[in-house]
Amino acid sequence: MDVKPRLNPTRPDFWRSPVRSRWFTSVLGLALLVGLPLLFVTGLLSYAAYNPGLGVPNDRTPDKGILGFWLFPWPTRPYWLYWLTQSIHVIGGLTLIPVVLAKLWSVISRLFALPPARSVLHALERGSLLLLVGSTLFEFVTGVLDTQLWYVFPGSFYRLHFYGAWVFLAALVVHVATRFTTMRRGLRDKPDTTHPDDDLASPDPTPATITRRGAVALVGAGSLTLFAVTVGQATGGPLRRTALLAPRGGGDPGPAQNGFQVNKPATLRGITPTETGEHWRLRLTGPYGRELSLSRTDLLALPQTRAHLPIACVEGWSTGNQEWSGVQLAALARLLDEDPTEMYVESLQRTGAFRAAHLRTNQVADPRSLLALTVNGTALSRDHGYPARIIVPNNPGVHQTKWVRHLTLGRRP
Ligand SMILES: Nc1nc2c(c(=O)[nH]1)N[C@H]1C(S)=C(S)[C@@H](COP(=O)(O)O)O[C@H]1N2
Ligand SMILES: [Mo]
Repeated sequence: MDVKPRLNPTRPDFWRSPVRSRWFTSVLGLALLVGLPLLFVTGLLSYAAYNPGLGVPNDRTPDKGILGFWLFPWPTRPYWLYWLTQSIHVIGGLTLIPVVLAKLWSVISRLFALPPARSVLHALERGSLLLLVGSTLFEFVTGVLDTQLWYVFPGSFYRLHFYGAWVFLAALVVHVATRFTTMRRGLRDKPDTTHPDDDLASPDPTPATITRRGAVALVGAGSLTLFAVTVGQATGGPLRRTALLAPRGGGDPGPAQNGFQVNKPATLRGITPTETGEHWRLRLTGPYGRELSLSRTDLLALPQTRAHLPIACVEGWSTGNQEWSGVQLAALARLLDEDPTEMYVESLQRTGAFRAAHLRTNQVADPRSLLALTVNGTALSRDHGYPARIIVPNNPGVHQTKWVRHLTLGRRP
């Protein structure tokens, strides 16, 4: 059967945009060569911030094996480190979307090129490209779904995104090793003349409606726009209103002292007014079965400490600094005659992912680590964790447990 040449995508002359060229692909490739490793590294840092070494429930990928070789104890200072790395990860990721799409578009003819493989080496190289494209799309799609709060994953987001990242890294290393010199050659090409050995350029281009530089500028403008309408979710404060595309940006999160973003309100988590009411008690358990039961009044009678700290969520948004006050976690340990040690925190919440977490010794020992009772000079609202919540500097939001019911010194019993 005779296929009309122009309708056959395996033929180079099917692809006719005059924008495609080695220069165009190389410029986008260079941007991704800087940007994607930054996303990978900040992703690993975000993962370390969970202190998975403390075991379940902190460890979200218990079967990671040697892929956890890089883990290290997550520090409590600077208090804004997690805020910074996670903002770079999420907002940087959103900003790179137009570049990734343009880069894939610029090399799409390669996907259809025949024969599928000229040699074993060529077959391996094409296979690694499929892994690279597949894992890149996978990481971007799962990341965007998670930060937009569409939890539609078959299994844990953390696992999928974590393993996907390692597949991506392996494929990226192969890709850079095989294409780096081509990219450098491409960057030296003149943007608007097509080099004779440029096999990304169309052999039969349509007349240009935009220059290649113009096309790069268009992609850059798309990236800047995405950055501009999402960065406000990370800064918090008045800029938050400019974060039109962020689920925790935009509108007003509520009035007065408790007027900053809420993740998972009390009713959504099944917290009832009865259990947070006057009969609420904090259970504090130490070694050898020692135990204390403290009412909110008892806790307010202990020395109160203030700390200006943000909540920084894995989804890339932050509340900005708030003024929390409450009892130091270290002071609670000392009530049981113990030095600061690891602590297992449990919420009133009965189901759902983040109702419990381990804190590391350095977190419990930090003088700014609190069982917070008030924020900005007033009692916590129910949605912000009344009667008491955890606030630890440089701790990912998911471990700033709300509606605390039980603190156990040491690991999960
Ligand atoms: N018990 C409990 N605590 C929780 C959560 C939760 O779902 N349940 N969400 C966590 C997450 S993901 C974040 S980002 C912070 C948000 O705190 P905020 O709602 O006061 O801003 O609370 C954390 N504490
Ligand atoms: Mo979060």
